[in-house]
Amino acid sequence: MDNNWHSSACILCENNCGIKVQLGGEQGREIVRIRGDEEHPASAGYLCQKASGLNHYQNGRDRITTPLKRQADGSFAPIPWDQACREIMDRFTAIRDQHGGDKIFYYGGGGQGNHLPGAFAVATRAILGSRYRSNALAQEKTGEFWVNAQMFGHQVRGDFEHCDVAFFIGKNPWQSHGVPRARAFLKDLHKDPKRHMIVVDPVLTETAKLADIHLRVRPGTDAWLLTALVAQLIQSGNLDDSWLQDHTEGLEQLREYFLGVDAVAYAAMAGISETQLAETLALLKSARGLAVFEDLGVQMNRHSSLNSYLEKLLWVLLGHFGVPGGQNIPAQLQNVAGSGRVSGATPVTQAPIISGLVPCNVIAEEILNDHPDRFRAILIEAANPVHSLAGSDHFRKALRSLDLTVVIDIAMTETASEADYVLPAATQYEKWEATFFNFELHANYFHLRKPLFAALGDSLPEAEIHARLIEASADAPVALVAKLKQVAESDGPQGVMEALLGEMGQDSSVARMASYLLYRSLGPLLPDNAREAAVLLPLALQFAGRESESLARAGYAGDPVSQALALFDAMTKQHSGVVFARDTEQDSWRRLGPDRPINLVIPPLLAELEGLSKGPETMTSSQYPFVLSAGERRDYSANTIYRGPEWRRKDRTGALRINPEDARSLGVQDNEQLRVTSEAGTAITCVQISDRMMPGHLSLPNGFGLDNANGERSGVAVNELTSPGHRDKFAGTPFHKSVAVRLERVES
Ligand SMILES: Nc1nc2c(c(=O)[nH]1)N[C@H]1C(S)=C(S)[C@@H](COP(=O)(O)OP(=O)(O)OC[C@H]3O[C@@H](n4cnc5c(=O)[nH]c(N)nc54)[C@H](O)[C@@H]3O)O[C@H]1N2
Ligand SMILES: Nc1nc2c(c(=O)[nH]1)N[C@H]1C(S)=C(S)[C@@H](COP(=O)(O)OP(=O)(O)OC[C@H]3O[C@@H](n4cnc5c(=O)[nH]c(N)nc54)[C@H](O)[C@@H]3O)O[C@H]1N2
Ligand code: SF4
Ligand SMILES: [Mo]
Repeated sequence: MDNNWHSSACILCENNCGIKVQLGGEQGREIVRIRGDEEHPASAGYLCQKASGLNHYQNGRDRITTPLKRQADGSFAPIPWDQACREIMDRFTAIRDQHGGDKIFYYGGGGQGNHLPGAFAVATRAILGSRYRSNALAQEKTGEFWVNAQMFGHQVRGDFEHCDVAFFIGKNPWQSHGVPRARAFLKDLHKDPKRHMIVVDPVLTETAKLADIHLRVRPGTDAWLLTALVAQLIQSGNLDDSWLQDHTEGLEQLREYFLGVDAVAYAAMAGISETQLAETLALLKSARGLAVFEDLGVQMNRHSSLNSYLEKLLWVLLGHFGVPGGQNIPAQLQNVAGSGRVSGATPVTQAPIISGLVPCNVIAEEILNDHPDRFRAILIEAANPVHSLAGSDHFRKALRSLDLTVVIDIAMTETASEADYVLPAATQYEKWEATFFNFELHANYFHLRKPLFAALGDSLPEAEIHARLIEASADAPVALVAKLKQVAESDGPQGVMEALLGEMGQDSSVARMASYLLYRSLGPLLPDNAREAAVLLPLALQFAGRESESLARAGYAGDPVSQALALFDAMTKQHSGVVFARDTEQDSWRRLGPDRPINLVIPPLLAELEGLSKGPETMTSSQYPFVLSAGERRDYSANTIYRGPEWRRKDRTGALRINPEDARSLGVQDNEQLRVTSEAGTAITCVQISDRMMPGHLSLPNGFGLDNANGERSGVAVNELTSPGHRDKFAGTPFHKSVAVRLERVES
């Protein structure tokens, strides 16, 4: 490529904007310049300020380059790969044989930029008989998934590009994105007199400042506001009854729950006036296309599953499903959200498993007990749960009590440093990688990124790590690999898929090994040595089987098998991403099912709704008088993907934001320090006085407080302050956005 510019993507949030990078520096191993990739189907050249630091990820601190084994004295020693794989598999299989493979838990599998590790781990877990798993989705989105499954049978997505009213609830897209080109989008929306925005957030965020209506709800009381909106709407009596009759079921039953609600009183309990309630409803009713995005402000808060339900009732009652600018069901290459259904309960705490994921807030509890069915070993990959899950201390204790902890990461993280073995992964710019965050309706795209660098030291792509783990066990399907390899060499991708399907027909357990089998057989034959891409072939085939028409409109002609082969070929060769589905709103209706009405009634959530009449629960006490929003997205926060603070141009340690009145009563000035204490822990933080915050409300950013090699920390690790017991009663999602704390001056 000219001047050493290469195509890739930013890996810091779900948008995965296309980037062009110029490589240079020592041995060409640095990302020296970054610009937006104009050819990328969704981002079209857009980047936010965070992407310019990506070299801090690629060449970040704490990188590990060789397998590590914990020694008797607690330190780590480097060991060769074959020893690491053999010892790990010996210990895992011993646990499997003695206690059952279902005692081997799997956590992670991908983050904001990497979803392939999880696919390869399926094969390793099949060998081990590992049944239970989880990842970060089970601490934010499972409540919403569960609600969507019951209402639509699918996940839905707002069409912000075509909406005339955008509605953000507990979401600050100026900082967090989530809609393509978020800042440009918000600015355009703000300027356009025909389009409007409503924001529900206790904080005067950058997004709220651009809104037509900012509902500055009291922290943790969204359920009352949303109930008031739905009730007012139902009571106003001017719903489109014929649309609702045709497309929904349960309206009459639903009415019963809302007719008796005093909407004005409920809104008041959330801190919202009668006038604001009326203005909001008027704007919502006037919308031609109402696109809604609820996020962590409500999903990590009191009544989170109920909030998801109420939010969806609101726009369904207004008829915004399957219309331009409303909610739609996009085509899915791979469904990251899973089914949204409950598939049983966890072995010890009996928590519901939604979308196949154990609620993150119960994992430590599932381990720290003497129940015979407790988890006894864990494999953690591409995640930092000691830092990211509620109650870091508790989680650390749980890991220490296990018979075996193995972590696959690029860096020595807070989680890796608790492990028995740490396996070094190549970074996302040193291997083929991709995500399945593909949620656009009209032109949905997938982006397989080509490696920019060779893997550092002895680090390896996860595909290779899993292959080596499998091959270190006595159960590796050696003969089948050899057979498929021969087929791949003689008959190419189509031949190998046919052979694999034949094998699956005879032995259903082969399906779970598919990623590994394809990686070893077809992988080496792919152009540019794109071995990790072999796993995309069955996805392309399944997709073509389900969505042949969408694929045809995206330019892939022929029968489903030829379409799939052409798509697979394009995915591996087009390095700025490919459009794999072109749809209209009609496709949302088709996916919903022609005779399937939208279900309006979720009995357990309606029962919870009745409990709201008592008014919001008191969250604070004289001991803990403030409500802390623990984990805000800011200009320079990016989960824990960047480990060092050097990339931050401001707010290096992540200040505690506090209202001027509260600062005055505590006698604290900007940049001074305060001690923040919750029932779970305590931390020292510097202060930023800001009228963004309402009195009594505090915020600390997400992703700070990482430890460097000397054990020094920059900023507060928020989950030292959170407790796993504070969680939603249905989905088990945490209440991170309303943690009761007290503040004390630090005497220097
Ligand atoms: N800059 C940056 N961007 C990111 C990330 C990052 O770390 N940094 N992480 C990515 C990830 S993993 C995710 S999941 C998304 C999350 O994206 P968001 O959900 O948008 O992020 P947050 O800032 O955590 O929370 C959103 C808002 O909830 C508000 N809030 C707090 N309490 C309440 C309440 O009681 N009610 C309401 N209605 N709102 C409340 C906060 O004030 C905040 O403005 O961001 C992604 N993008
Ligand atoms: N209190 C509080 N806690 C929160 C939140 C909050 O708002 N408040 N937000 C939560 C949310 S929404 C999320 S999504 C989670 C995120 O938390 P996690 O899912 O734990 O993930 P990340 O912080 O994104 O860290 C990803 C890990 O992957 C590693 N990594 C990066 N690239 C690779 C790779 O190619 N291979 C491998 N194997 N590893 C790699 C990084 O070094 C890092 O350890 O945090 C959550 N925690
Ligand atoms: S919006 Fe910003 S952080 Fe997210 S992918 Fe794009 S450039 Fe990266
Ligand atoms: Mo997230």
